[in-house]
Amino acid sequence: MRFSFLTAVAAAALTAAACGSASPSAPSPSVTPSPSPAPAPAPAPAPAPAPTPSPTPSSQVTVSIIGQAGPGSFTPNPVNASVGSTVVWQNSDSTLHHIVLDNGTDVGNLNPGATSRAISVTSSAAVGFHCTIHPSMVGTINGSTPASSSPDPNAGY
Ligand SMILES: [Cu+2]
Repeated sequence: MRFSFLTAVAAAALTAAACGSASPSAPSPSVTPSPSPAPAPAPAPAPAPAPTPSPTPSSQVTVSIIGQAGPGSFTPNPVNASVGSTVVWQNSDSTLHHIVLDNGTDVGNLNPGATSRAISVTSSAAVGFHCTIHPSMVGTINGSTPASSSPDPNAGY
């Protein structure tokens, strides 16, 4: 029973196929490619990490506050820093200090262990600084221009 049913189905299929292929009047199916589905958008590759533009390596000088001893309150002192670099004060003492530059720049309060914001050195002129709480605490920043920018007067020999 089962066998005969399958045979009948196969025979019908063969008959249909033969009938279809034998029909000469059927317009030849133009070879229109089935509309290919739009290719799935490739997952955007992870953006290559842009090479971090290394900021001009401006150096930073850390001045330690080590006590209340006049010019010896700071180390190093004087502070030698090139123009374009920055200076920070780190309070290594056990009491609050408040550093102010003689040009009016207020570095701010520094609790024990704290480090100040960075102050940019914008001039090669020396500028003093002191602690507003302990006026005896004084120091100096000696700015300097980078040596590479000064032309060599003996160049050419
Ligand atoms: Cu102080």
